Amino acid sequence: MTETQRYSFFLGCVMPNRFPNLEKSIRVVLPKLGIELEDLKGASCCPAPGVIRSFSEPTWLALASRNLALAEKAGLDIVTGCNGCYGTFKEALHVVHEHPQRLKEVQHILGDIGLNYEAKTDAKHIIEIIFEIGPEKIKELVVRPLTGLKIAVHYGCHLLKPSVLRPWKKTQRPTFLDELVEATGATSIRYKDKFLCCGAGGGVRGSNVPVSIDIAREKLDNAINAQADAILNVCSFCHLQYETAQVQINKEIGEMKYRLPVIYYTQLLGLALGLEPDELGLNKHLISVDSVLNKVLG
Ligand code: 9S8
Ligand code: 9S8
Ligand code: COM
Repeated sequence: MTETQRYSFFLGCVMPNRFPNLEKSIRVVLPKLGIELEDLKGASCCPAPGVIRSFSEPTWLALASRNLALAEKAGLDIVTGCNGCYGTFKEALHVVHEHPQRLKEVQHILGDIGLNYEAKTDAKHIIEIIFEIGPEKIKELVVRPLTGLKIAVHYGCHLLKPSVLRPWKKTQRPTFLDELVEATGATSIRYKDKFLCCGAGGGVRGSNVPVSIDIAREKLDNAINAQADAILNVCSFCHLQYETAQVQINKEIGEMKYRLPVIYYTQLLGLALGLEPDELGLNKHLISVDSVLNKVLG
């Protein structure tokens, strides 16, 4: 690989508390790509863009800036594996870059707790740094091609929107994540409403569970109807939604109808790089991924 890159790793709330298996997969896979992660000590909730910002935008901005200031102090850019956290940091940086007065206000608040903040840190998603390495380079590193595996890719909202504040090519039909999936040898399949929300974000899951689950069920049905072996995500909250919604629906209907494996990108990539399922936390899913492992490992 080329030279080592170093980032401040921001976990967010959902990954360390609910899905440490996803965190594990990031921690074992990124070093294989020449990316070193340093824990962001003292970090808090990002705070969640769709929820906290709706209640108090200034509180959201101050807290987000505090996390960014901690990374700035460590001299590193921040990287996260959650779309929501990614959205918060990208948008909080934008606010203070565009409005010097807001930066001053935040600096004043952070000054009270002894933190200096210049808003010089950049914020990235793990998918962004993996895509910078490039699908071609990833292909070269694959030792266990996932040939024949059909993947329904779910991008999630905050990874893509608002598109003016995101680094991706401006299009309604992005392909960067599909390219990264196909670099593992798997196939990214077409399915209905691929770019629809999972139904969790923006406070929907927190405030109206039946509606939230209804949206998830529709996405899951679409993936299942397209013969997907698994639904893939890059956001701890989308992951939570797809796994827990299936458990909840099965309970509600009294049968194990929904069993679509839900896989996080670094778990898929790790398999292709030859890592063992246990190292990637694939033995810790709410919905078993054995069908995928049987296909891949034979
Ligand atoms: S932190 Fe607190 S709730 Fe969450 S995981 Fe992602 S968004 Fe940021
Ligand atoms: S989709 Fe709509 S808001 Fe979101 S990014 Fe993650 S959770 Fe699922
Ligand atoms: C979704 C985050 S990833 S939020 O619920 O919209 O804040």
